[in-house]
Amino acid sequence: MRRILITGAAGQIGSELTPALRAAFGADNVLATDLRADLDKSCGGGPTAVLDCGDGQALAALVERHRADTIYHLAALLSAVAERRPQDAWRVNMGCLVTVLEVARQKGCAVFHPSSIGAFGPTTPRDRTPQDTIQRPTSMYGVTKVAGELLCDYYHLRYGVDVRGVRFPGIISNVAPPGGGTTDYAVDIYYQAVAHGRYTCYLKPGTFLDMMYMPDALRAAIEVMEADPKRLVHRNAFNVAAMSFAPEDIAAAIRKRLPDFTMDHTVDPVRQAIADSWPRSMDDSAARVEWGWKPRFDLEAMTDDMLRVLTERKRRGELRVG
Ligand code: AKB
Repeated sequence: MRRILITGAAGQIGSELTPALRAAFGADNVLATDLRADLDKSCGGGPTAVLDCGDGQALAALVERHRADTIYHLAALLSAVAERRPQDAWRVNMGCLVTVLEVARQKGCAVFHPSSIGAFGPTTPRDRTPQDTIQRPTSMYGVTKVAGELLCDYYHLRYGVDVRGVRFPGIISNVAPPGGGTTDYAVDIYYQAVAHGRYTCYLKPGTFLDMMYMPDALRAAIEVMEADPKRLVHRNAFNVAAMSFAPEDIAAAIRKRLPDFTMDHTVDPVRQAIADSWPRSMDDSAARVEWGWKPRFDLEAMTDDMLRVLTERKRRGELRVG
């Protein structure tokens, strides 16, 4: 049975991956860590610790105390925040990653590291973006994601650290808000539709991006770590895809279920420029062949589920909308 330490456990992915890993491996085998002290509330039962994962000594001590053999390293700044604070993005996204990889090397841990569609740039083929292709991103987030992918490959090749990962598309969920990404509109739109029946989108019509519903993202993170290493040609930074849509497509899917819903646009030039440099859809055949990746949710199934959950929350008076 794996003994897991998660960094960034209170974030968008962490707050749902923590319970999923606890369900799969046993609550006591999963130590949730984050900078935030209110972690106990956000990730259910099981051990927790406050941790700055850039502090190698503190991380190594927790790995030892918990007898962790696997680190899910989720702490990172997302693309829009990274563009506002590029120096912080380098410090957090790269500084913490190299610290985690060093501790993993010394303590013999496997590592999960999420990369992103942000690892691609304007010169990358934008449709059915291949697994192995041009990566010249123009955002600081993208720079840290490409450098992170390379660093993970290096730690595997040079030191044999079993570091694996996927390139996540925009992730949509109804638990924790994303906070600072370019794809966040696709989460916010559902909350605003249920709360107010309207939404102002910061991306232009026609801006297609790869997206994925959280349950699929959680499975991808767990399945790649459990994959048979003999079948892995790539190991790190697998493209994983589920659906590709533009703002008007998600609005139409919502309008099918909430006919009075309306959307307009006030474009944010920073996030629009980032979105315009990212793939419209990724080719995830390497993940499908090497470890059996297959998404379960498309736009229609995701919209049914998001609106069902958020409508029920609104009925109970528990819908919190920014
Ligand atoms: C972001 O928008 O920054 C993230 C991502 C696609 O990596 N959701």
